[in-house]
Amino acid sequence: MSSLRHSVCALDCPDTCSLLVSVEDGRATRLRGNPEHPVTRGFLCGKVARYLEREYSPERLLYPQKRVGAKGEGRFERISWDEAHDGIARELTRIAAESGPEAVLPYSYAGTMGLLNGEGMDRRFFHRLGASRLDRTICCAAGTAGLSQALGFRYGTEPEQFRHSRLILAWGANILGTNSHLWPFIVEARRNGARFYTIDPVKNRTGAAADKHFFIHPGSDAALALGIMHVLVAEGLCDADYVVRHTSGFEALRERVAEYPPERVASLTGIAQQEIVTLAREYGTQKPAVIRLNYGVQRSERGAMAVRAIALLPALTGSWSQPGGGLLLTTSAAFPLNRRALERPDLQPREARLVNMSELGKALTALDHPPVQALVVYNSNPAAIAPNQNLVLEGLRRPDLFTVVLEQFQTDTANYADVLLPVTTFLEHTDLYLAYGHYYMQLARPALDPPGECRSNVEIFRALAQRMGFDDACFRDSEDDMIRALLDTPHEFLRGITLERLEREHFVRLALPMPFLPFARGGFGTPSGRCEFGAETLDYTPPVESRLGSRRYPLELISPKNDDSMNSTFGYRPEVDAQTALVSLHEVDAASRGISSGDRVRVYNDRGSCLLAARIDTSVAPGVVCARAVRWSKLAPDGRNANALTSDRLTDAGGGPTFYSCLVEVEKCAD
Ligand SMILES: Nc1nc2c(c(=O)[nH]1)N[C@H]1C(S)=C(S)[C@@H](COP(=O)(O)OP(=O)(O)OC[C@H]3O[C@@H](n4cnc5c(=O)[nH]c(N)nc54)[C@H](O)[C@@H]3O)O[C@H]1N2
Ligand SMILES: Nc1nc2c(c(=O)[nH]1)N[C@H]1C(S)=C(S)[C@@H](COP(=O)(O)OP(=O)(O)OC[C@H]3O[C@@H](n4cnc5c(=O)[nH]c(N)nc54)[C@H](O)[C@@H]3O)O[C@H]1N2
Ligand code: SF4
Ligand SMILES: [Mo]
Repeated sequence: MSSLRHSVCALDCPDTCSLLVSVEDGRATRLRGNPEHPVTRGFLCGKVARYLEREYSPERLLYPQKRVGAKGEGRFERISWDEAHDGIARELTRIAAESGPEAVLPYSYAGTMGLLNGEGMDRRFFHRLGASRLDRTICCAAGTAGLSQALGFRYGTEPEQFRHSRLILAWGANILGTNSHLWPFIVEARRNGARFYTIDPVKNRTGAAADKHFFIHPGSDAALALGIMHVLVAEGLCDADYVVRHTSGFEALRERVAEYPPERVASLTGIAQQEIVTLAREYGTQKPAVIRLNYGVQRSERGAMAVRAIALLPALTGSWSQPGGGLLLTTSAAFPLNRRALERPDLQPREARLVNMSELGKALTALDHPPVQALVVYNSNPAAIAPNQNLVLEGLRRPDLFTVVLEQFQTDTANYADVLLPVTTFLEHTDLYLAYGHYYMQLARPALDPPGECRSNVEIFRALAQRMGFDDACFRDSEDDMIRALLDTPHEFLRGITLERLEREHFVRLALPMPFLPFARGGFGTPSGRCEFGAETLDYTPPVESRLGSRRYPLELISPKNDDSMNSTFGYRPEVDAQTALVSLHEVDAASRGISSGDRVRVYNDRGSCLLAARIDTSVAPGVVCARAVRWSKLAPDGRNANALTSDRLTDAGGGPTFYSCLVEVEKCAD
């Protein structure tokens, strides 16, 4: 028996691809991109084209287990689901009774982007328990803050419109690596004469494919945006009509940007003065011009300001009003689903404290009243991905911390579990998906049966609720009940989108005009409805941890996404381990340290160190080193990855992490 089933890629990627799964006798034989989906367009990225290897990997976790070795050692013994559930319920009940329910901390991120398994039954469970709430800042919190300040709404140019652009700026955006389904639209635009530039401290694959690459000092993007504004204003390249009708605060902005002449911006950003002027002129005259801003710029200390300043640019040139103009950081807020009905914050006995996930190390080692006594991890691998890794591991090693991990694979974090539960993949459970890189909502039904005794997050938290004696009706909801609850909203963007329609069509475009030009006639989500320049709070200061800040260590480390993986998700693959075991250096920095390509080097700062292999290449400018994230620490010779170096200092707004504001030194290891 062979059949073709629909699914959706659940990985944390803007593209949220529509998938076709060929199944023969219950076993998947092929995975491909749905040719009908207007953004997927029939292809998948390399890592997911091979997802069936993961699905059927002998390393999949298949049974509930309990720890028998020391924490971190990774030795476990099989137990039954009953034993697992009873043990977890008993411990959580005891801890809640002894220390208060806030001593329980959930820790999750976007291992799956599915709403039911990502923020559904789990949220209901922890709300009802009264557990600490997790502030899910690890990825985009600073960008969210900056974009909201600039636009009010967090959505932008639709990917399909990029084909109409004349100038495309990939600003901290590794499109070929992390957003590959935008690329065909850029190819189309370039075929029609568009120019494509990249602005990034790292010249990655996308930079290599650009017409021009601008090496920018890490964390200096707000200065560049202010410098571009300076030129636009000084040379009369603003769209006066758009500015008058749809913005506020232009006069104050004019004064503010006068403080950022190209000469000064050149010294802040490392981009030559004339290059800044030319870039600004092109941006002001090539119409339409569009900016693909991605989250790279906001993983620095002034990340929110950077995003805000960049996101103001299209309002100055009026490019929002043209198809193929504007800016895209995310589309996620265009899906105004009924989250309250899904997550049920009203179940909380009282509003519980909020714990910032970017400060997990501190939360596990220093938080009090009450200290964290139980940690429940799902959809995430904090032992590898969280900053200030040594502090995180110190916390995870605490003998008195009860840790539950729901996982598909035995990750770094799984090694610290007291109870380790095997979960389904997105091919094996029902879920509903929004996207952050396009405007289609999608439904996935299980295409495959779960192997072994794997269960979905929804099933696990539903069963745990029962064990805990939570008798609220919502804990008996089916997946379909939860989807209907989410779709139950009067918002016009969701008009006509029902479970039945999603079932039939698999992907459904939001009820938006075609083309969707979100701010063509203003309509910003700000108090005034205008794009508010807010010049009084718009400025640039270099990160403390940067070449213009403290100089305790001489090199700026960027640990950006690896093209062939998804954060730490594919870290068990040997080729991914090899890719994430490298650190790129400029030849000048290598020479002064006596380092050659292939040398084993120790990268270090006050927070820790990690061992990597040096690669001398042209992807970085002097002063910057780059190590792709996120390696499985346990596969490294010293049990550490680049997050042993990154800081848990938070961004200027939003409480985000500052992975890319990180000073280090590199030395050659003695053989
Ligand atoms: N292949 C692959 N795809 C992924 C992921 C993955 O791990 N691998 N991860 C997914 C996730 S979780 C996310 S959030 C998205 C993120 O997608 P992106 O935001 O595109 O990814 P990053 O690698 O974090 O950052 C993009 C670029 O920003 C650059 N950058 C770093 N600091 C600065 C700076 O100060 N200024 C400027 N201008 N650029 C800077 C980096 O060098 C990098 O090339 O990708 C998703 N897609
Ligand atoms: N140095 C450095 N560190 C970084 C970054 C960086 O660029 N540099 N990027 C940061 C960013 S942007 C992000 S978003 C985070 C991402 O960090 P995480 O959120 O930890 O993401 P992943 O590493 O992909 O791990 C997700 C885990 O979820 C599991 N999983 C998948 N589906 C399910 C499911 O249905 N149920 C359960 N229970 N588990 C499931 C997968 O097996 C995988 O191990 O990393 C951050 N860390
Ligand atoms: S990771 Fe992104 S590009 Fe790759 S299949 Fe999934 S959604 Fe598509
Ligand atoms: Mo992310």
